[in-house]
Amino acid sequence: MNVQLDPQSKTEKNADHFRSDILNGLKNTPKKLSSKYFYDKIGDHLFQQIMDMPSYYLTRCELDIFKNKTDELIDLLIPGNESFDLIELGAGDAMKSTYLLEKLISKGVNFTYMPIDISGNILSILHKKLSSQFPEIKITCLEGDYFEMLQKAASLSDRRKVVLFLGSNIGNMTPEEAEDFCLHLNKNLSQKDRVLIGFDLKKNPHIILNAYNDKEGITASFNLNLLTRINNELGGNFDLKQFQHYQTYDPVTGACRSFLISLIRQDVTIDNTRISFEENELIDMEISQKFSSEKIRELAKKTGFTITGEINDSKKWFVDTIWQV
Ligand code: AVI
Repeated sequence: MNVQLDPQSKTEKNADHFRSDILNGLKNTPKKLSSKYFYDKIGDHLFQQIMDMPSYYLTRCELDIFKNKTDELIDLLIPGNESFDLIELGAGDAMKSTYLLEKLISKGVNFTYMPIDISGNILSILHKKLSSQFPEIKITCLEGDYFEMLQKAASLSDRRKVVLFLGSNIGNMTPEEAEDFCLHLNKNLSQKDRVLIGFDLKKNPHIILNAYNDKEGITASFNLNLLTRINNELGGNFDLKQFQHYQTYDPVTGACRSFLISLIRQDVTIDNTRISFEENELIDMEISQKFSSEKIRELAKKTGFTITGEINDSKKWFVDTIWQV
């Protein structure tokens, strides 16, 4: 009998990456954890609470664009009647893009919606929701890494691509990472394709700091939850009471950063690995970069893109920009 061994499952591979990224990050000076790991079930829920906070303006600003300037978006993204694939990187619950989908469907435009997300759970919820809301929608969910899935999308069809990267998710990359990301995106696209990238703009520094430094402590819990995740999934023993959230915003560079401070000198073990913290030692947790129009244009130019359109919310706090190779 021919017995086939199962290849390592996606879940196991993800768990391996999680473990090695966390352990490597904690060996760094300064110690560093990646905010991409904030989003387990509890993290998803806390982010939902963040988006509901009056001080966290980002989601409402971009929603304003998608709700009230949908026709402008369509004119910039979809000139002509050619069919296309609408690919959304990190689609999540697709709250904003649903307004675009609704308008496209009502106009009888021929497209397939392809949400990409690392969470299979979120994608199956989204598939269910959209299929019942828009029974006529063509939808192909792609679970995994952005660029692997972009290539998969290209292998499934050779239609024009319209790629959405919303929510200032690009701000969670360092400037160097954002540049690499855009270069990579450029290599995966052709001239007929379009990309929409959402950027949070520089503004009164108090408004920005308040969005990430809420008195209710939701953003603090969002950060601390990664320590809980390490305890639960990697056998860690972080004592959450001994770490404190600290938020900074530098209006010159536009870097809004979050840290956890070790309140005492302490040793933490993760499985069999011991990690020592000095009193007041920091863990670098997340960057939420804010942009000027010049920096956005510079990023596009450096990575081989031309910006062919931009739409602001009514307060001009956020901008959705359209990029072309
Ligand atoms: C998902 N991302 C764009 C959010 C941001 O604003 O950087 C994540 C976040 N972190 C703290 N609050 C929200």
